[in-house]
Amino acid sequence: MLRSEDPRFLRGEGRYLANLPLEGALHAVFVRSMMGHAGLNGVDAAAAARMPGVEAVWSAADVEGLPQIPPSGNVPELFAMPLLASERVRYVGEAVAVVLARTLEQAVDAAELVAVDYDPLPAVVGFDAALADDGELLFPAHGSNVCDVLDEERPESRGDDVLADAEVVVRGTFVNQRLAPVPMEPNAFAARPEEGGGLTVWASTQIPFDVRDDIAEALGLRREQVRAIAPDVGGGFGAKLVVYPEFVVLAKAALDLGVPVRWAQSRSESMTALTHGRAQRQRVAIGATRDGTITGLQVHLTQDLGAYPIGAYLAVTTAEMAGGVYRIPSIDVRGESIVTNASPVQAYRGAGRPEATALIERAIDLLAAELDMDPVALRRRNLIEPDAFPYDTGLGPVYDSGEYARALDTVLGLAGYEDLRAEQARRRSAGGPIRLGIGISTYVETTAFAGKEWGSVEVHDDGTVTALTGSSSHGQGHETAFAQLVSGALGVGFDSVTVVHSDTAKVKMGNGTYASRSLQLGGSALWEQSLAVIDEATRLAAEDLEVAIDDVALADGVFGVVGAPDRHRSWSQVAQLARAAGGALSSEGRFAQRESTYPFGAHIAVVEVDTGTGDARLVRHVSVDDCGRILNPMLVQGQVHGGLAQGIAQALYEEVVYDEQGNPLTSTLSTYAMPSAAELPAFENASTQTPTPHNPLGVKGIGEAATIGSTPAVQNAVIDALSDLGVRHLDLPLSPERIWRALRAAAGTDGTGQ
Ligand code: SMO
Repeated sequence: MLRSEDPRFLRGEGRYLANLPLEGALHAVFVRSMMGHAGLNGVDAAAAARMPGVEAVWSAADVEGLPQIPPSGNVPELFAMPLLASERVRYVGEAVAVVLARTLEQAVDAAELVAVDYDPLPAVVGFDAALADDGELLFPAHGSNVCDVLDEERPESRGDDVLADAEVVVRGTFVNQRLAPVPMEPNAFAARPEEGGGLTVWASTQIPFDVRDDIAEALGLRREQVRAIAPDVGGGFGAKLVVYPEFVVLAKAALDLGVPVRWAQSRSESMTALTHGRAQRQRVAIGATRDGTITGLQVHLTQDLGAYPIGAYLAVTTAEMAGGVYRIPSIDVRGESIVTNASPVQAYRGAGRPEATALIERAIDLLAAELDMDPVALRRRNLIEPDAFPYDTGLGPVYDSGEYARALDTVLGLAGYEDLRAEQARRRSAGGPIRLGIGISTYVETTAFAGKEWGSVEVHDDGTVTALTGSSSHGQGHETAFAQLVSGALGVGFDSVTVVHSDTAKVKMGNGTYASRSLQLGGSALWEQSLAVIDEATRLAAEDLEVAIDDVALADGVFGVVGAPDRHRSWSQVAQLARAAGGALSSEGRFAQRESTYPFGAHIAVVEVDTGTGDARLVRHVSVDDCGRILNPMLVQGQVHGGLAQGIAQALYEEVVYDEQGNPLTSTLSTYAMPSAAELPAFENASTQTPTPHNPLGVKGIGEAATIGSTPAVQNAVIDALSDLGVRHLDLPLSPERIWRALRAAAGTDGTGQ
């Protein structure tokens, strides 16, 4: 089934927020901090306010009394993120003021004249600076830049002696670098005051219901007074899971000024004002017996949350998934989350699970090198067996179902692993400059978590169907997937089902889209409601046909009397019967999944590394990803391709870099090295299908899986290419400079040519 969304996207007919016609709207431009860390003495808006077309200039005083964005988890309230900075700025890009003018150009010009009086402070950049004993503090009242700890009460911490049974212990420190999500559509928002004191708001968001609820609460409105709409959303990747300060400020401005306002972020603005991802340091020790049986894993995580800790769950998720696909008797994960003078860190495609997979998969390869074992053989020896499910990790997660060795065998076969190793050996003995590297990653991830989603199915008098879902597309293909699911259940044509989402006036409730949850939760809800509608329709048809319910069956989209093929009722007729009886033929409800599902897979990356220049080129990437039962193979493959692109980008190209003053050095796409299709090979993908017992469809998530599986495969491949030259570990991204320096260091020269 092809994606029904694509014709409009491919023809430039997408309805993104910046395309929204909004009569008389003022254009907003935010004035943002140009200092990484500074006291804020004052904001002088007088000159800006006198500029042509300017209707208002707001700073912190204008939003005083509105609630701030709260920190997450157990982080103390004093870490809250202000709507507009007052007293102190904590990262470059933090909103300080907003200019509202009749045209965008007028707003841009006026914003340049807003004078912000800063008192520069030393910036806290990076893990060591944040943890230094006498270092600068972002929140002096807290007395430390540590805002949260993985404490010893948590199940993922089980004592110090996890390495006691090991004959071999291997240690490493890995940095999972800070990334920018870079959705094709940057952040955007609009608000229009409505008669009676309410608001309609449009947001480029993954969570329209949270946008509605948070804005209503902040402005003292009832939920019904705020209608939130997410139109076509051009990617989110986790960065659009925040009800941003800008949304609340602009909703308030529309309400107070009594006119619509609109805002669309520029690309370079979005590189610092959208949340970032990853930014984790991992100290890892893995222990094993000499035959390669893993006995214990010890991890200390430091999660950099940037200036405002709204992502404190990230370290917890990494801790819970640290054991990967392996049977590890003893695991101890500790750590802390810290604040630094950088953009806040939050979910980014995988949100804690890529970091977990990276740490365990790198540790496995270090162990294999130490034991002089093939990394495939070491993995195979320690994989959790198929008969061990449900598998209690002891860290919280209970893996639902898995066939890890089957995924590994499948990918080895597709890649031609033995031939690749032979080719690698040939090149090594030939001694040429282009080395071959083969990297393996076997992964498990967690999707949906315990969660709920709402759905409704209604059959109209003409036999067409409307499916409402609380799930919210930001590019995944919900309109296709859910129409396919409902049309298949009801036996009606794909084209007769209309899917409605992301409008709080049309959809009763919803949770939105994150954690690869849409099909398993939103789809299961629509599946259950479809079955409920079939039950009701069968009852109505039986009554009308004057036969027992058990004598009526739905086949080929028609309710027929069993054994009497000429006696039947169509969906249209049954819908009219329901209407005549005083109601609609519809059903609605929420599906609740008690536990996470755990997709898994195995990836093999093949790289060529030029030892003369340090350039690493991915020549093949082979993946086997298992997301349970597959509804639409093309949608799955699309998610895998996008996921691979982002995971490979982390391995080879992307990194957000700050200088010592907290200035971002990578806030444009000429300095942040996001790859295009031209840098990537054609992907080789296959699937295995291991259903989950946790939902009626047997489906797991696929949106994040390939990102999670791919990064360590590519990292391991590059290191594998250089292992015989004395390179044991390299951090990400594997830039030519980093590789070249490592080769120089391994050869006993320091990289400066000395
Ligand atoms: S970045 Mo994901 O929604 O766990």
